[in-house]
Amino acid sequence: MSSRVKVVVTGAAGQIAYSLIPRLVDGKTFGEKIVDLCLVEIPQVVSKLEGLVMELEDSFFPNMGVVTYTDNFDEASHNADWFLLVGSIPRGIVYEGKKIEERSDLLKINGGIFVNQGSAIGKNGKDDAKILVVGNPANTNALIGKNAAGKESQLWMAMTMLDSSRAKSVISKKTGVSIGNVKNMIIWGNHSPTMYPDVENVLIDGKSGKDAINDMNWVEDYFLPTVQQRGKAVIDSRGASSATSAAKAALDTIIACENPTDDGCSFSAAVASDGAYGVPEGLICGYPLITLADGSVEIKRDITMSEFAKQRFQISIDELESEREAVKHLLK
Ligand code: NAX
Repeated sequence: MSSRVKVVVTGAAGQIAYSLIPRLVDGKTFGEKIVDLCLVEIPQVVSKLEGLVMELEDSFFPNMGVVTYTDNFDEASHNADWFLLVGSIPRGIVYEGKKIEERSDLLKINGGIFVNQGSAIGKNGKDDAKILVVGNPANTNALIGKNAAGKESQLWMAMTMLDSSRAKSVISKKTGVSIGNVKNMIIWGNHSPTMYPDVENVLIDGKSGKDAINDMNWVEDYFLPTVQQRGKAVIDSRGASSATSAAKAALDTIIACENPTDDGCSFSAAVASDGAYGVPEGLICGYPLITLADGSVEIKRDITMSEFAKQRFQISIDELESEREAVKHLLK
């Protein structure tokens, strides 16, 4: 295994990136590997990255390798192992005179970015590159990027780890079990309010959520809406979207992909469906995943879902299909 890893981060001057980037080189996320960073921003903002690079240099990170920054994604993408696609226009900001609230507006504005970035990744990234899309709408941005890349050996993911961590936190508070003992929280579907956090298959101190919780009123009236609307609640309070928790979730996703998954465990991210669990092929859908000893990442296929879970999951699948329909002109 290589002792160096090259990581490209877009949206590098944004608020998630400010929490994320230092922790990519802190010797924890990639272990002992030397981490080369290539930070990407839009031309209007790219000069700010000089200051971030100064801070990184001043922070004493023994595992930090070469750090560069650019507004040219194509140039950045050469031989990269990991792409963290954080850069996009977030919900709630005013763009060209209009407040961006609707998913459909986000799809339109951000879709174009991912065609260009996807084709550069397909052309220049490592054959086994892993790509984590954080920028919203994450699943459909990943769909557009993967399609433009056209390289099956690369792994495209959309981030649902934050939803999974939020769901674990709610369960930990309800049951009094420490969050470290709440495991295998699967997020089915889209990273959007239609997601289905699987309260039945989660493991709480080794017991399935189905047995440990057994309170469907709480699930329907509190758990699901709290997890599904948590991003909005943070925006309403902070006046900005989740940043430090999103950065932690991105790091947790990398760690989960870089290390073999323990037996019986899984982690959450959205990947392209091959028809697993009845999801139409190609949709980038939230699944339980496992990393094998050879570093490949696969969908875990032995999860049983109740009728209630299937119904909830279907709502999110339908939304993913309608998003795919809305961007079909961007898919080749
Ligand atoms: P910020 O607005 O602070 O930063 C975004 C940065 O991306 C800006 O500096 C902007 O100049 C840059 N950017 C835009 N287009 C770019 C491009 N084509 N190439 C390179 N850089 C580009 O947003 P931040 O709070 O950091 O959030 C980033 C994205 O994460 C948003 O789309 C947000 O909605 C999304 N989120 C996703 C989450 C998830 O769980 N998947 C949770 C948190 C967050 O809401």
